[in-house]
Amino acid sequence: MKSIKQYAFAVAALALIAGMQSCKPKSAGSAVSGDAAAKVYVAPGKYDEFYNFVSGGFSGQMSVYGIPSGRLLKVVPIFSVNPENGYGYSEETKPMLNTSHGFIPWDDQHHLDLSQTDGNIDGRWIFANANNTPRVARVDLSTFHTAEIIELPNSGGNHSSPFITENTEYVVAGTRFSVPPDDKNGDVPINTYKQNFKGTISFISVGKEDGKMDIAFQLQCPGVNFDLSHAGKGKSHGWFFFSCYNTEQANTLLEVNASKRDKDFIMAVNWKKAEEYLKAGKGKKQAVKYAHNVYNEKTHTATSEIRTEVTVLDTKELKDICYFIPCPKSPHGCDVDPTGEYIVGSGKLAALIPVFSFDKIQKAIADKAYEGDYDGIPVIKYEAALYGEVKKPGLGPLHTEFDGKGNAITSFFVSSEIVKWNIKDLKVLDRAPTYYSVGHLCIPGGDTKTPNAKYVIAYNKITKDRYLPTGPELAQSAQLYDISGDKMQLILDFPTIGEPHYAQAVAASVIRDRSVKFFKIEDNANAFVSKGEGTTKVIRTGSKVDVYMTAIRSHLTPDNIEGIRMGDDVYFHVTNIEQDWDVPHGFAIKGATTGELLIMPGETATLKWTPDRVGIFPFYCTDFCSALHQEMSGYARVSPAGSTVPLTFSTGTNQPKADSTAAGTK
Ligand code: K7E
Ligand code: CUA
Repeated sequence: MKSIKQYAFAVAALALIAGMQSCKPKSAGSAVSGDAAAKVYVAPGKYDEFYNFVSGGFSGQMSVYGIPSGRLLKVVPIFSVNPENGYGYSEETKPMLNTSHGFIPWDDQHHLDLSQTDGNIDGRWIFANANNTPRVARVDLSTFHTAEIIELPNSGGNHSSPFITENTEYVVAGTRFSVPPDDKNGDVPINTYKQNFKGTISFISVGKEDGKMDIAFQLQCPGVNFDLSHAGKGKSHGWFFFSCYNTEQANTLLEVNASKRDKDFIMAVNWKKAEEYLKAGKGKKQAVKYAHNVYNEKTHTATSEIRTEVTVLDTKELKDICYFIPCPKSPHGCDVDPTGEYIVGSGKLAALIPVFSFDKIQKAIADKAYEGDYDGIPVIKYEAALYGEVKKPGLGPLHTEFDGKGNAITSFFVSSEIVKWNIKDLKVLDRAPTYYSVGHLCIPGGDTKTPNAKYVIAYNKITKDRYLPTGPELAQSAQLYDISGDKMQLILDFPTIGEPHYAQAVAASVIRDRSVKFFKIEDNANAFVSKGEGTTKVIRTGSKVDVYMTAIRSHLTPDNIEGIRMGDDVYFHVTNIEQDWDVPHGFAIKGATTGELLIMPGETATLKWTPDRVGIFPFYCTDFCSALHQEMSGYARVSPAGSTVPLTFSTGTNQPKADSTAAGTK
């Protein structure tokens, strides 16, 4: 009977959610108070106070905004090609998007986590997940370049990722979809989920100085869906917490079949213990295949390597690594407060928010206060781990951030609001509508030991009538609230790229002064660099033509190239020899099926072009770099296969002479 009741509840809850998906808060037209404009106004020429790094969702990129102005500062390509600056199109960056499946031009990017030292943001790197083809990226915040991407074996849907430990010892990634391990025969009936599917969590070590990532070990866990996670901090450093849903282990119609149980789990992981087992040689080497791609700022070139082994710890055999804690109901966000004592599980279908106590979890483990086990992993009694519940907070809790003053702010997707509550007494303090259907929240430093409780930013799923209509597809919306007072106050709407999920923000001073202004030309170790116009050249090797080209205001050297033949592959290796901040040059040639190049001062980038017809092909600089930018151009001549037109190149000297060239065109 109980299960029927539960089922009925699930269906009712789902109907409620389905019916309320675009629910409009009663006060949708609510006015923004008079001083809002002054609060978000950043005068021309003045800097914003915070950097806001925002995940791009289905755009695959990360965007960077200034807060409080909401001004878009940059789009950093990570997992999707970006023809705008040649990422994924230039020969140097193509390897960044290599995987064990080959080159992949797109992914779905949900979560970002800034590197930390002692639980505080250190401004060095930001990590990003790829949800679809499981990968984790590291972006270097001195260049705002994607510096490294590592693929994750034994995973499917890298959603519970990337989350870092308080000294960036590890970047941790849990699989959303459980799947058969990569070294097993995966050709099994889908309905053998319970027997054959496993959930894997990857611990990626991060080099202390250089940030280099490596899969230190993986934990093999029961087959469930890992949704989100956060590391313990302070007293709970050494532990990691994951929200788990589909503990029903359903493989079809998850909206019903994975919503049956009254409680799913938060999984607590003692990763220090896992490290001990690893040291003691308890890990098993497993044959797998995954790509590891690194961008080198000296050569301005990425390399990709396929790796073939990973070490796996079986959490069923190695008893005291994992513990399940019951959590109502299909938990999504899993957030740890600044002290590390409180772990908040946000059940999407729950009518309350449970807050778990780290101390109580430790005591429950010591006392073996278990209600049984789940697939060999002990399940701690709910009450034994629970600190308390926030009653009637709202509908559809998703994510929680902390203000560092003892309060939490939770987003509610269904009731379209953010709600502030006190962690100690679990009382609701304030609520403010969002427009509409809020997902993630961001308080600067909101998942660190020292949040900066000036603002909270809501990232909404639905925009509806907030902006001028732009056809069926509208920009997603971010909303900025001032939380410095008792009442949360909406002060700004700003549109975002792609679909934002998690975002992080940090005081501008932490990032600003690290920023590289240009690359030193003498340090350029690209294999095809031209360090000055005197070293430019065009070299034929069989059907490969390498053009060593320079760009400086306002010409390309060489700018006349003849002797290219049908069947050739032409590589334009363009070095920007400027040594000044903010003077990029671009390069594009008619008919190229790639993108453009956007080359920063001191950098070399390469565009591959395979001419498809005989003729004259203009090329030009695409970035308006000077008053004579329109003059920054040239021509390539393509002759038929077997033509005897000699390979020549020049700038300003007309080589070969006008008469002799005519022969080749007869
Ligand atoms: Cu809530 Cu993919 Cu973090 Cu979106 S997830 S909202
Ligand atoms: Cu260089 Cu325009």
